[in-house]
Amino acid sequence: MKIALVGATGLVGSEMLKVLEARNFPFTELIPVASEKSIGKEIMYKGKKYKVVSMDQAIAMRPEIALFSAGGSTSLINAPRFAENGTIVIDNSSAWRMDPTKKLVVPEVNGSSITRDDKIIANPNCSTIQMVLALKPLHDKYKIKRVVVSTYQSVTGTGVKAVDQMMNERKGIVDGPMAYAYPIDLNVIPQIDVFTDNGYTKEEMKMVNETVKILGDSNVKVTATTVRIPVIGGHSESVNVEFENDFDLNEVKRLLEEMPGVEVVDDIENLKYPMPKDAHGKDEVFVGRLRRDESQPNTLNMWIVADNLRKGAATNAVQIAEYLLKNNIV
Ligand code: 11C
Repeated sequence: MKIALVGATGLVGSEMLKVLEARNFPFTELIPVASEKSIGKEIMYKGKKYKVVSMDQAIAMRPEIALFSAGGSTSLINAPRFAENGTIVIDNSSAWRMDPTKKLVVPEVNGSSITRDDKIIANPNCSTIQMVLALKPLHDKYKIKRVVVSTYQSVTGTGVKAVDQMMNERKGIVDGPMAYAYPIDLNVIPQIDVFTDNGYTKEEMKMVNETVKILGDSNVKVTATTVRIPVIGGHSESVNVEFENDFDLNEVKRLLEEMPGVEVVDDIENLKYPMPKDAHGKDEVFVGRLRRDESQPNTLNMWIVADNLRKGAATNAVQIAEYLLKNNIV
């Protein structure tokens, strides 16, 4: 069992190595792939050194699985090249997510949709993953009509350059490289990714379209405002959900507690609620501040936090790989 890690030196790639190690993923050979300038460099895994190779070398080695976290354009070109050579690609970019011939998978939600015919499987956007995990058991029980979500997203979603920008600003360095159009420290930027023709950003439209695809229900309406805040550790989301049927708040809590991958942290008397500081480095999606929206019937407010590099990216991708193994698809 050989596994290639494309984009091995990036933030998500590094997190994938940690997750593969923590979950003791059973492979015999690790093939790290990165851009031209990193070829020949070494990365460490379980105390052993692995040399970064080129895309062509990795394809020729015919790994069973390739985990991609190298950006959309790299994926568009190279995922099919791996797939044609017999490798199943799990892709963390947005390149294939809305392709109707490709599955968009959060294993706890729709893992069972994967078949042997799926050669490129898409990993959803981080802010979508954490939201659908909490929505799924509630949709099954009460049927969602509409979701209104506002996000508070970590700079790690942008990458190393953004973390550096924030840390430089924090140290008073004002002429360092900028990942954003504006300072991020001591600021909030109501723009994630570029704007689309309808006035929403791509990140907002990902939350709309990917949620509908993963839940497999085009009757679910979603509207999103996505915002970057000066935080590392995870994305937070304020989510307002209107259901067709009324709910009992205790039952909502129980359904969320029973959902694999979700942890409820909701004890306001002791000031317990999810925060990115606590989610950092964890694989779970944390849900709290559960309360009825008193302004209209059948409507719930909740607060969802997860480490965007973990369940929002690396963990979800590795869980897809685990699903392939467990079900003898690979
Ligand atoms: C962010 N959600 O926080 C983005 C990063 O489509 O996988 C991930 C982009 C994606 O900036």
